[in-house]
Amino acid sequence: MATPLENWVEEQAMLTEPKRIWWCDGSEEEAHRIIEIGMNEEKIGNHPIFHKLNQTAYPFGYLHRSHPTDVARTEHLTYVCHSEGTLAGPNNNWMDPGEAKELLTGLTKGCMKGRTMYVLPYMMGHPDSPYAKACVQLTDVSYVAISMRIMTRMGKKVTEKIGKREDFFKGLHSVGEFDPNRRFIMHFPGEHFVWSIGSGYGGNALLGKKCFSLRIASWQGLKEGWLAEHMVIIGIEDPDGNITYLAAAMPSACGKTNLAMLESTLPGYKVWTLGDDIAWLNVGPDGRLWAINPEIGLFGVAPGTSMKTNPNMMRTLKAGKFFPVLFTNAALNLDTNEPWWEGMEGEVPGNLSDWQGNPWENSNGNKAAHPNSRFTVSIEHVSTLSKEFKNPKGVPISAILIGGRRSQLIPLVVEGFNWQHGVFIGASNGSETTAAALHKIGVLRRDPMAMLPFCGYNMGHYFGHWLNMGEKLASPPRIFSVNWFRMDENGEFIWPGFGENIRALKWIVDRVHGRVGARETPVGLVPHLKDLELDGMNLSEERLEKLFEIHPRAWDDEVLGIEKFFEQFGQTMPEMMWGALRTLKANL
Ligand code: GTP
Ligand code: SPV
Ligand code: MN
Repeated sequence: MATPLENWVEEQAMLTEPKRIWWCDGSEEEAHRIIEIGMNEEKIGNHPIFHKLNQTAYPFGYLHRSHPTDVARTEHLTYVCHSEGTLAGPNNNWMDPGEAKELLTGLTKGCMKGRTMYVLPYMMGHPDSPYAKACVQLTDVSYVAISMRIMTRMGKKVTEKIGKREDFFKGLHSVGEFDPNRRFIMHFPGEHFVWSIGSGYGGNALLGKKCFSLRIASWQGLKEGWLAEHMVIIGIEDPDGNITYLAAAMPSACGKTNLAMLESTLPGYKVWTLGDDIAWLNVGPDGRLWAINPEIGLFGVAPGTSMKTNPNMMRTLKAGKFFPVLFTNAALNLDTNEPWWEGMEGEVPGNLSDWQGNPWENSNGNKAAHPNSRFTVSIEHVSTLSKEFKNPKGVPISAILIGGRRSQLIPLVVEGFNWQHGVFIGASNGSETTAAALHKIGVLRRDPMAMLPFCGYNMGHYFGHWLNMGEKLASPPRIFSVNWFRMDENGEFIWPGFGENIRALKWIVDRVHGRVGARETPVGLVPHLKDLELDGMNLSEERLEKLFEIHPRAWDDEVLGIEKFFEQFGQTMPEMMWGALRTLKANL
């Protein structure tokens, strides 16, 4: 008798009408075969799905060029279809589930004609972890099949694990015609189901990532008492060999991957990588907050990545072995057949094709690589991978960092007075927008806990859930705000960032272990400048002070912005958040 999984796949095939169904086993050999198909049979416009790169410089490396209108997440086409709109909240687009299904059925009918339907069974989380979830995604493009193999624990074992169960997470994906007018990313939290059509890009198409591990999982976390967060997980080893684990939330393209791969400029300190984008946080039996990374790959922003900013990543990209390394919408050096992007060290190559495959002319600020061009690479290839990565229990978190891009106002590092105040800092987080989603770039928007586009339910309830989590923790982590992006009057970053961020992290670790004091300000606790380890850094006293400047009058606008943002949530906004805002106002 057919299993529920087989029945479900069969039903989707009746709807989408693929020419064949391919059950993926997740093997390396299979990845090679699928890549061959992507090079020889599947196309987007005139381009094959994969272009084989110089295999000496980039073993197992391939370039992918997406459809030109399909280069980032599309938040305005992303919906969370709860039974009631109020459950989705002002932070989500909402459609009635019945209506959404009718619409998508129309768009999906026969959409895989002439194509292969890849069946991808995958696990989010270590299979032995009590927190792991079994999932299945269907897709009709080799790029997504290969990306999912790099990003998730994909393979036959998951099919066996699902067996006759019905409670696996379902994702139906088709690139359709890549038509932005026929593109939707629809979530059905009540049914553990995501239905995505019309895009092959990142978070729109790799359904295990933002769709499942954040939007659907955050809703599950609300009901079951845990958190699904847009966070890095790292361990910081101090000169005594003690490792302190941190989680850090930052909006898209605001530095998570770089933080996860940080190479310390402080002697004796070392950062261990556990995750660069998503953390599932549970209260452990010991009353501490434990984190696992449900993914096993990194989908990172290429521009700005260089031997100077992120040498660890540059090496990782050249270490492809069991898993392919994909470059999406990077430029191509036609002389060497290597990928290239803005911000890579060395001279700009003379013979480049741009991200769409056209000859590149270096004029009018024309970028060769797309600003949201990315690489997809296995975390197994990262030389700083923590030995705890494979521990199904995860790691205990001592501090949570919340950051964003703020060219003004927000100090380099600030500690919340307590868990509740930390939640307020997170809830009022803002950031200047980037190319990771299609919208105007560089505009300040509120992005609480970096989850605005990813929280699968009303954020008023989300803040309440965070406050409740604090109650359940015997020793809640300390919460800090960080900002690597403050600028001077010439528009230059004051703080050098990247490897030097270890100096802010060291202060955070010192706070966690009670080694240093702090200075109280209206916005939180900031370092005594003498406690910052700045040796070997070229930063004048004046610029250092600028990084921590708090102008009460400049904060007035911020307070107004937060107030306006909070108001949208009406009755669902916990009173404690309003209380914290009133206290901030009074203290300023
Ligand atoms: P998503 O994958 O979209 O979630 O992004 P992310 O948060 O992982 O951001 P990532 O680390 O990829 O960095 C995005 C951009 O910010 C890149 O161009 C980096 O070079 C740049 N960046 C990262 N860290 C720093 C920093 O400390 N200082 C400065 N100035 N730029 C940084
Ligand atoms: C982000 O935008 O936060 C990303 C890239 O990590 S995507 O997978 O497209 O969501
Ligand atoms: Mn992200």
